[in-house]
Amino acid sequence: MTKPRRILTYGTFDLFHHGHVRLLQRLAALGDQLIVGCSSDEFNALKGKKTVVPYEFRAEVLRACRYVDEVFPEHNWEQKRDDIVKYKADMFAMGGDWEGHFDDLADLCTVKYLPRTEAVSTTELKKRASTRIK
Ligand code: C2G
Repeated sequence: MTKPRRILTYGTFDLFHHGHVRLLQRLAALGDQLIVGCSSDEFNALKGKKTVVPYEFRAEVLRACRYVDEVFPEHNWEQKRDDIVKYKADMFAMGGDWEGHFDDLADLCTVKYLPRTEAVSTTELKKRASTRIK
């Protein structure tokens, strides 16, 4: 019996959209369990991101996603190495906009970047929503 392949990823997942879904779907297909570090509101402020949806509801939506097995808060840039050990991750994976950013983790587990889904982003959704709601 081979041990379950545990995949670890991180993100804000604000205004959850099909680009997020397709990433999580592809990640889930790479292993048996998908664990997601969801950026806290405080960490997003550090990232310079103003989220629409608070952490607790972004985490709730992720937990309701059929592809996700576990969700925990991402508080800072530095916790990934500890998380890989803590969650026994076999693979760390992100969308392609992060290509190369986390290669330093390759001594702990496989590191993979998957192509982003084109033509959708939280920023774009915010813009479209603001022009539609007068
Ligand atoms: N993503 C995607 N396609 C899109 C939009 C996002 O594949 N059209 C992917 C991103 O590449 C990322 C994940 O979905 O892997 C989550 O995206 P964000 O919520 O924007 O996360 P981000 O702010 O990039 O946070 O420590 C890492 C950071 O927490 C990543």
